[in-house]
Amino acid sequence: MSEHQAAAPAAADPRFRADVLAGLAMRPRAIPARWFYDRRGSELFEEITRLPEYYPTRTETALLHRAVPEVARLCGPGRAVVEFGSGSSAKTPILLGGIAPAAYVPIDISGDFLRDSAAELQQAFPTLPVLPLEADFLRPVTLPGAVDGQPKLGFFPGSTIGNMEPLAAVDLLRAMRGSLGEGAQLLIGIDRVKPETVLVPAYDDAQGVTAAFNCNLLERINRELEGTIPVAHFVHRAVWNDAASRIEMHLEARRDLRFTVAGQSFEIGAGETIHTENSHKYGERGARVLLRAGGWTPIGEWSDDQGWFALILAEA
Ligand code: AVI
Repeated sequence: MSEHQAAAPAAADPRFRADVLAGLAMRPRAIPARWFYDRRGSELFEEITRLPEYYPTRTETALLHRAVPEVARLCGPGRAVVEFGSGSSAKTPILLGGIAPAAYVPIDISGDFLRDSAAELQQAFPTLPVLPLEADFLRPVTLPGAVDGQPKLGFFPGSTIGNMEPLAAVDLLRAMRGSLGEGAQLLIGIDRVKPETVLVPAYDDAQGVTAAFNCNLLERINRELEGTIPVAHFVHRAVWNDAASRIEMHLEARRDLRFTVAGQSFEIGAGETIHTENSHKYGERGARVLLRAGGWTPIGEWSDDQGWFALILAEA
């Protein structure tokens, strides 16, 4: 490419276009959080996980180190570990190294991340069959034939379940149960309710990384959907909604604004917001009820000394 030629914009996913146009037209305005994770958004999320204020990742990682011998005892050897998400984190090797699995199946909708992280895992565990599956795990999936007959251990760390409304979370847990089959177990990370003084900074850090992560959604819209959103006129907001037991992230317009996306015009008034994410937090009992509603019976539970995060092992 000559240096005068602009790079072609990435081909927009039609589902992204549809979600953004519908989300900007509805009231209150809301865009699903799944669209945060383009390459830049995924990099920013990795940065978030290392922030001093963002306690979930380091708390869950420490918990996993502590829990894995007992998880190994409760689930026995020879299970196929099925991870919902690409497994790019440091947590997967802790589990795989501790439980003598028969195979590892990471499932992710993004083929690129999936292949990269599967290749990394394969290097770390050269004799373990690693069978990446490109699929939307929000729906029941058909696992690779090579793991037929092996009992499954689902792995869903990071409290990603918290990004779903409780009803959708129950549907997902049921879909996982369907995908994993008879005799399956599930190891899931769930973030707990805690003081607002801890929760809000975790989603509104001093360095502004979470703000950049939130604003990247608008930049992605501009990049991929020919948007003219004046990103600098939006501010990141993280608020605790006690009634719904969740942190909400919003992008608030600082003044009256007009812009276009994919040829359509939109207006937003000063102080109005676009709701971009929910991160639900569960109490001890609430987490167990959620799992039971999703068809899973808890058989083991680990939490840190402050009770900030829980790892739960459940069986179908
Ligand atoms: C991926 N998910 C569990 C994160 C969370 O904590 O809800 C996403 C996130 N949003 C802002 N910070 C982190």
